[in-house]
Formats: sequence, structure tokens, C-alpha cells
Amino acid sequence: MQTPTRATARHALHGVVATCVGIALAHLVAALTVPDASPVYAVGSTVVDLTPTPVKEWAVAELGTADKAVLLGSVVAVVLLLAALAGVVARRRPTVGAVALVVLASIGTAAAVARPGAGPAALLPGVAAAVSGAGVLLWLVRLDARTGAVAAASSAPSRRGVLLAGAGLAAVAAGLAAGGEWLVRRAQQVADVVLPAASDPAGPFPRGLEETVPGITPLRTPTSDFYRIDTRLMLPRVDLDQWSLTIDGDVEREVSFTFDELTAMPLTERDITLTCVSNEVGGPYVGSARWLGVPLGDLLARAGIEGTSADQILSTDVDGMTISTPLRVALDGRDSMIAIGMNGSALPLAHGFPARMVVPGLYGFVSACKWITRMTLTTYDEQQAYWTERDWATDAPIRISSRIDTPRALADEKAGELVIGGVAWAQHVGIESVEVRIDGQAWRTAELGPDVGDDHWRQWYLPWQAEEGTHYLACRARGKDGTLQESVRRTPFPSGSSGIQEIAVTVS
Ligand SMILES: Nc1nc2c(c(=O)[nH]1)N[C@H]1C(S)=C(S)[C@@H](COP(=O)(O)O)O[C@H]1N2
Ligand SMILES: [Mo]
Repeated sequence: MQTPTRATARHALHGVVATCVGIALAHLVAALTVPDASPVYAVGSTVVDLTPTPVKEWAVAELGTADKAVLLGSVVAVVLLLAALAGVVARRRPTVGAVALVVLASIGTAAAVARPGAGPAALLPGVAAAVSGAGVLLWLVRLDARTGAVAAASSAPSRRGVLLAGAGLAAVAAGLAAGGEWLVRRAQQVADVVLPAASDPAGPFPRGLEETVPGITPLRTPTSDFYRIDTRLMLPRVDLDQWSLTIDGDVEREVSFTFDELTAMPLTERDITLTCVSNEVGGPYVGSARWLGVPLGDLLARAGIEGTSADQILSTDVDGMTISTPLRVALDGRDSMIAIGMNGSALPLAHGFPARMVVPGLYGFVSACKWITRMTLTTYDEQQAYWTERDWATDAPIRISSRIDTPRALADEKAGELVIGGVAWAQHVGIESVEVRIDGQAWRTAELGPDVGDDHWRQWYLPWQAEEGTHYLACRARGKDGTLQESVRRTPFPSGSSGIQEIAVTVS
């Protein structure tokens, strides 16, 4: 006689195997139809949108760019737990167990269909999950029952055989899912787009301090190291032939541009530092790149905005995500642009291919719309963007800040000649000076690295004769307009963090 706990465990496993097969098949079907409709992604994306702002802030702060992996992992964990329960139920009541899996699949299907812009095809992956999951569960339970009933008969499968059958199915399903993932990734690869040269190029780029100050942030962030922050779990696929950028709303005439039409316009090239509002003081969500794009003013002039009563540009991405930008700030003479190039290449998909907005001096969440496809001139009263609905600020200039890159916080250093160094930024204002405080003594002025322009961060360093003991290092920046980096601590919500970074290092 088999012990009931063993049978229960085996059936829990059947539930898990059946669900894995369902999820995997759905992933494959999604890859062939609507990638975003893959149930786990769909549920995950819905969770992202429903998550209250403080929780989201916590997740970005604590998990950083791993937040997406943690979220998807949690969704999968919960689903598999429910799947195990369904399997256990199915031992005595197979139909109830199978129906439970169908209900589970329906949640994923509902999430997929409810995503913005989802068409009827978004149903397909969920249906595939329901049919295959329920089917596999019923099959495994039947197989399992036969082992019990006719254990002695030679034609009856062994219990091990049933488990092996399940494992085999799971392996095949994993292979199918991996195939689907491969298809999606291949489709996401940006075709080789050759961009024309800028008619208004940026000057030659100076050599940074990274050659002489080990550990300091490089003057220009390599594209592959550039921070990535967005609400997406899966990158969109953008077909360049189908893509266009439309300007509508309170304008004289609605206009649209194809990618070729954009690249045929006069292009400017600028070195600009982007910053995420979620960046804590001393944090990593800031990066500098050379952007190539069409001046925002040139594009809006084509639509005619002289008589507009709009106070915001509401940008919409290819999937309906919205970002608002204060119109007056964007057009006050700063180098706002619709960028199509980053560090000498087309934008990578992760950074907004084929086009995104860049406005020096505004946090990314109120300016840097990636995968942009529409700019609507409207008012904050009339229409609210994604983060506006979530109570974030609408007018959010980047706060002046500075960061210590070297030595690292809590580092162990050898006594002697060290260098304290990092970066400081005050986009659209410029960095006047950076000061360093060692062990609470008077602030000392640091040396500045090469000047790339006011919209770009500035490297800084201070040689330091370090003696044995624990030391506390702090830095603060002053802008060209006289503003000093504030010591008042603010959380990123609702308009960006402030405060002064202070780290401890041990010297021995
Ligand atoms: N479509 C879209 N654009 C977006 C976002 C987004 O979630 N969706 N996130 C914004 C935020 S919060 C920031 S900080 C910048 C980050 O740009 P990056 O990922 O290229 O560094 O993109 C902005 N553009
Ligand atoms: Mo951001």
C-alpha cells in the first residue's frame, strides 16, 4: 500500500508539471502571436500597474534592476503553489482539479486581454495554457490511478514511470518555451539602422579622469552599462516600417513622421546626463550619453503651436504608456530632442528604439519617453500621464547631486596616498564646484574633471593622505547658479531625492 502523503506529494507534482506545460505552451503560442500575452508576463505587468507607489519605490530601492526578475519569480512561485494544490485535489476529484487549472489560466488570460492595446489574439496563449494544463493533469492523474489499481499487472505503469512521464513532458515543454523565447528575442533585435551625421554636431569629447582615477565613473557611460528604468517586463517589438511619430492635440495641424522623415531632418548631437527620479542620493540610476536627434522645437513647429493653450506634452509609447512633459520647460531654449541615436548607434531597444524624448534637466519620468509614437499637446487638467495618476510631481527638475565612486562605501583601504573621486550633476545649470568633507572637518574644494557642458555630469577628485582608522567621507556640489546641494533628506517620491551622501571607509 502506498502512504497517503507520498500519493499527495506525487499529485502535487502532477499539478506543477501540468501547469509548467501549460505556461510553456502559452509562452510559445504568445511568441508566435502576441508576446506580451504570455500569461506570466501579463500577470506580472498587471501587478506592476496595480502596485501602490510606495511599494514600487521600495522595490526599486531594495531590488534595483533585479525588481523585474523578483516580480516574475514571485508570480511563478504563487502560480506553482496553487498548481500543486490543484494537483492534490485532482487525486480524488480529477475534474475539480482540472477546472482549477482552467480558472488559473483564465486569470492569466484576463490579464493579457486587459493589457492596453491587446486584441483578441491575446486570448490564444491563455487558451493554450488552459487546454494543455488541464489535459496533462487529467492524463497524469489517470495514469497514476492505474498504478494503484492494477499494481501487479504487467501492463500497468509503475509509479516511477508516471513521474518519469511527467518529467519528460516538463522537459519537452521547457524546450518549447525556450524556443518561443528565442523567437521573441530574435524579433527584438534592432535591425542595422544607419544614421546620418548631425548637422549640428557635439564638439570633440574630452578624455575623462577614469584613466588616472581608478574606480571613478567613466565620463561617458557605455551604452551596455546605461541604467534602465521602465514599467515593462518585456521589451516591445517595433517594426520600423509600421512606426511613425504623430503630433496631435491642441495644434494647428496634426502631423506624422516616419523614421526616414525624422532622419532626413536636421539633426543635433548633444552630451546629456539622464537621471531617474527614483535615484537615491549616491545611487546608480544616472548615466551620460551622446544623443543624436531632432530638436523638439523643430518638430512641434511643423504642427504649429503658436496659438496653443496646452501646458503639457503627453507622450505615448507604442503600447499606450504615457509620460507628461511641461511644455514651457521643454521649449525654453534647452536642447530638448526626439533622440534616435545614442553613443554613435541607433537607440538600443532597451533605451527606446526607434525614438525617445530627451530633455536636459528633467527627470526621465517627466520627459524621456521611450518607444515614443505620439505627442499630444494638451493640459494637465484634461489628461493625466501614468505617473501623474500615481501622484508623482508633473514639473520635476533634476535636483543637483553628487556621488562618491571611490573609495567604495565600507571599503578596506591601505593607509597612504588615496584619491576620493566621483561625479556631480546639475543638468541645465552646470556644476560650479564640488566639496568634500572628511571626518566632519571643514569642506575642502575638489578638483574638477573636463567640462563637457552644463547638461552633462562632471567628474571630480580630491587626493587624500589616509591614516589608519575609520573615516567618514561626504561630498556636495554647487551649481553655476549658486545653489548648493541640499542637506535636507527627501525621498524620491514625489519629485526626487535630496540630501548628502556620507560613506564610511576603513583604512589600515
Ligand atoms: N515608454 C516608457 N518610457 C520611459 C519609461 C517607461 O516606463 N516607459 N520610464 C522613464 C523613466 S522613469 C526613466 S528614468 C527613463 C530611463 O531611461 P533609460 O531606461 O534609457 O535609462 O525612461 C523613461 N521613459
Ligand atoms: Mo525614472
